[in-house]
Amino acid sequence: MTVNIGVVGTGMIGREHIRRLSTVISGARVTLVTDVAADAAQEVAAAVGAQFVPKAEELVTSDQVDAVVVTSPGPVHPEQLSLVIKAGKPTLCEKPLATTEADARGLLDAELALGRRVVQVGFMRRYDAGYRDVRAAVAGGRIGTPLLMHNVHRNPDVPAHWTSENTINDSVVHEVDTIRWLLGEEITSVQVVPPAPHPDHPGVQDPQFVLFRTASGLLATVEAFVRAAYGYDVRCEVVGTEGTASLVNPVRSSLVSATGEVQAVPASWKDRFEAAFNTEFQEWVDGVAAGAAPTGPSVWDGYANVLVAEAGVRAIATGAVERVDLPAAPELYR
Ligand code: NAD
Ligand code: ISE
Repeated sequence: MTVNIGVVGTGMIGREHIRRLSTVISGARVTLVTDVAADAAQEVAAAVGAQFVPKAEELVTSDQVDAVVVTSPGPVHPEQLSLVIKAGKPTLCEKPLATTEADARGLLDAELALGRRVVQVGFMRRYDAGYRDVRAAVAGGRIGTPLLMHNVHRNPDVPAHWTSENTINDSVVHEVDTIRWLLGEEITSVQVVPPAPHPDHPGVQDPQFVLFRTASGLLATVEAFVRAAYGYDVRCEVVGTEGTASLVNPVRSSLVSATGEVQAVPASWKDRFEAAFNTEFQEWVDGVAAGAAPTGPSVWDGYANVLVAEAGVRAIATGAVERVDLPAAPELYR
């Protein structure tokens, strides 16, 4: 079976995923696309033999669409995800699920009322081979009892309008998901400690040092640095009583000469996580084709991640340890 896919949002990552679905993933084709920027979206559609439709509602309810990919900006995800939940169509939505706790709660309630999982949220690090190895080592007891987790998340650069809050909501939210998934525990508090300000961007807290506590008291740290200049550098290490499990960044080649050894650093999340995105999409498409419920990050995960990110944004303002009061996960997501 070929899964017919409608894509909502044909901006930067929307185009990436349309390319992926059209040239890398088997068993899928993009049939409809929509975007408020109609002209550009029409070009994107024509390039892959898809059709443009002006409204998300038309796309979601079309019989030419078996499943939906949402790649619009976070604040419009709730409006569009309400449509897919109403239509009961399998959907892979880029992170974040929503940008406010109230919107995320509304989506959680809507999916609970439907009574089955429809939406998967695009936290693609769960599909990265390195992160999967670290998780398996921890779960398999190979580092003994986990005690703490260190993370580094460096971007080469961000747009001029970037704020300190963006660093939490757009970047650190990946670690929020990874910490919860990898340690298998919910986050109960967050604190943001600003190092010395970046000399060229004193108005933004960059880097930020973020400290999370989990339900059993584990500590997880994140150095988030969005103007690291030299490249895209993501690291993770879990320290246990009998060893440590670390992410080894994929190395494509290295150059050894009299002056030393040089290894290329990925330029962006696109190349660092290309393989993870491909696995994420292939597993999702295969599941849709088989009529199976999604197994990836759920609306519950999206909701929990928004709640933690909101506490992180409060922590930037207060400098204090902000509590996260997450209710128990509903049965559907356990
Ligand atoms: P973008 O601004 O490049 O693209 C968004 C597109 O959505 C634009 O073409 C815009 O016109 C369109 N759009 C806006 N409102 C719309 C609406 N109401 N209906 C239909 N289309 C609408 O943004 P982007 O960088 O592609 O990011 C999109 C999403 O992907 C964000 O949620 C972002 O957080 C996420 N993202 C994830 C990763 C990752 O590593 N997983 C990386 C980048 C972006
Ligand atoms: C971007 O939106 C992503 O999701 C990337 O994975 C992340 O590294 C970057 O910081 C975000 O801006």
